[in-house]
Amino acid sequence: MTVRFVTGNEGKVREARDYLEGIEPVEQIEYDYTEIQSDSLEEIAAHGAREAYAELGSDEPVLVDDAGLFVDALGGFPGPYSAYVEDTVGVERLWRLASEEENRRARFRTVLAYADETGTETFAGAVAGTLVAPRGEGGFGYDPIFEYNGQTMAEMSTEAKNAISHRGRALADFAEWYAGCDE
Ligand code: ITT
Ligand code: NA
Repeated sequence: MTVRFVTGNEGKVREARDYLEGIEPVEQIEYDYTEIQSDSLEEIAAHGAREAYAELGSDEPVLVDDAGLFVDALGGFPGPYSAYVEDTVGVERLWRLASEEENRRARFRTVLAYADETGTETFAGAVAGTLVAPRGEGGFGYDPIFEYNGQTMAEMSTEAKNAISHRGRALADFAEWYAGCDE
């Protein structure tokens, strides 16, 4: 069955397709589900997936991905507001803000929410890294300023990023659970 990935973000779709290749086809659907105001990515994603599944019609399952960058020295900012901060302040200026701190540790978190006729399941993934001046042309969003093991995520191939990223980890849990549903 095709999984309908409800997102406007093509980078997320590229990563999900790369990971789920040979497991399940992924179709991108642009539908503006309600992003509830919450500190919990789980709640935001699960609510979005339930709403999208109910509103879009058809039996095909939906997937929603709610992600954020959490900077340790900034008390977890921008966290659930990462998309808004990227659009307003921008990645370069967030880096400048973080560069004034001695502690440059940050983590990416994502929650994938899957909904079908039987209900909703969430899968979380996180990765810790270090913020650096922007480098690299790949990836998307905050990838150029997020370094893991000497490389920014924008310097990695999709496959290499998936092997270590928050989204790759959530996709791994999802794929394992999904395979178990067939047995
Ligand atoms: P949706 O349509 O799926 O909501 P979005 O880009 O608005 O797409 P989010 O609401 O989850 O996604 O916002 C997450 C923010 O974090 C946004 O600014 C993304 O660019 C960024 N982000 C998410 N995953 C990322 C990743 O793997 N690498 C770099 N930045 C990422
Ligand atoms: Na969004």
